Amino acid sequence: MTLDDLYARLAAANLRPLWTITEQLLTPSPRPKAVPWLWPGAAMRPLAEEAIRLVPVERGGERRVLSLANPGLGGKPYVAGTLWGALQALGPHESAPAHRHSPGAIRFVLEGEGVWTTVNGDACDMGPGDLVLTPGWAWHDHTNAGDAPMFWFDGLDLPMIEALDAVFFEPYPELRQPVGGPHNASESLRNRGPTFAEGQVGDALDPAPSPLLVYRWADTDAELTRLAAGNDDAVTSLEFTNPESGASVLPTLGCGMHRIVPGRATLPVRRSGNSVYVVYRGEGHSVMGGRRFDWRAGDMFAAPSWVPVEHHARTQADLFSIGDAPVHRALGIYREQTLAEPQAVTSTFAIEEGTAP
Ligand code: GTQ
Ligand code: FE2
Repeated sequence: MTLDDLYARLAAANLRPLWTITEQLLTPSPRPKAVPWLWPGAAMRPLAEEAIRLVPVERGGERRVLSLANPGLGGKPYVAGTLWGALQALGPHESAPAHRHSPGAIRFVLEGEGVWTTVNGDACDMGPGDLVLTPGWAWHDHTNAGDAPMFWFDGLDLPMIEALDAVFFEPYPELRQPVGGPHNASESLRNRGPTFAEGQVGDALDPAPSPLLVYRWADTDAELTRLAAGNDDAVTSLEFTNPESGASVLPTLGCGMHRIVPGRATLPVRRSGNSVYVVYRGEGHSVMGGRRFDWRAGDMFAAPSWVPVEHHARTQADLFSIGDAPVHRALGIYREQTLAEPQAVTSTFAIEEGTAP
């Protein structure tokens, strides 16, 4: 048998010789297929409004959601390899039907009022800047009882759960689940323990999601103000925590908020694991992998694993973030590195790239 014969016979036997693919498998550091990318709010918002006009929210389609599709992922509707990110729109007096799924979700509200998400019978009122959890396998439906549309960011661990071949989905037998009692019952759990950690959650891990389902913007804002008063740093970061365990809000997803001082910039940091940022307030830019991405309120951007990320604020800026760090910590594979110097900017992301049809 010649070497060529061996390769042909291996292929025919569904065997692959590792020595020919080692370097593409065991890379010195992560090589995510997803690329750093930005979705301008100014591009998404009119399309979401048209979708409200043209597309009803019904059983089957379930949600009026525009998913952020990272151009590095070959058409998959995922913002990064492990994360789903999307803009959800709910028109006045609409409801999105009740269902549950094994992937867990978080909502970060951008705009609107008079909306609640019911999670296992607890109606959670939603206002701008609020974070609402719908943990895996919790029944959930969304209701807009107001006269204005509402827009929020959805973050899910769907690609992770899909990679684990563990996606389960079930529609609720009725369009809406009954609301058990007064709204926001889970908020009584807020005093069980701290609801924020400065920076990021340390070692705490919890296979259960936070029983507190809503984190109010007023509390987040007050905590950022308190923490920022105690340092001279360019950025003050917090992570939302499960008040019972001190862990990230979901076993698979961590959520944070970052307040950047006007005119200041963070040093580049790279982390194992993917992140998505939602600009809640302010204007500035981030440099990711040497590329500059200008942003303003309503924009969303993807920071794939191990790409250096630094943030520059023009005005005071509040960035919401979601990432898969809890999974990395649980598996003992989390890494983080702060670089000593700002990145050299070699290109600038053109807004048209985010708006081209
Ligand atoms: O609101 O229940 O963005 O089930 C993707 C899947 C939102 C939701 C998404 C979902 C939802
Ligand atoms: Fe859902």
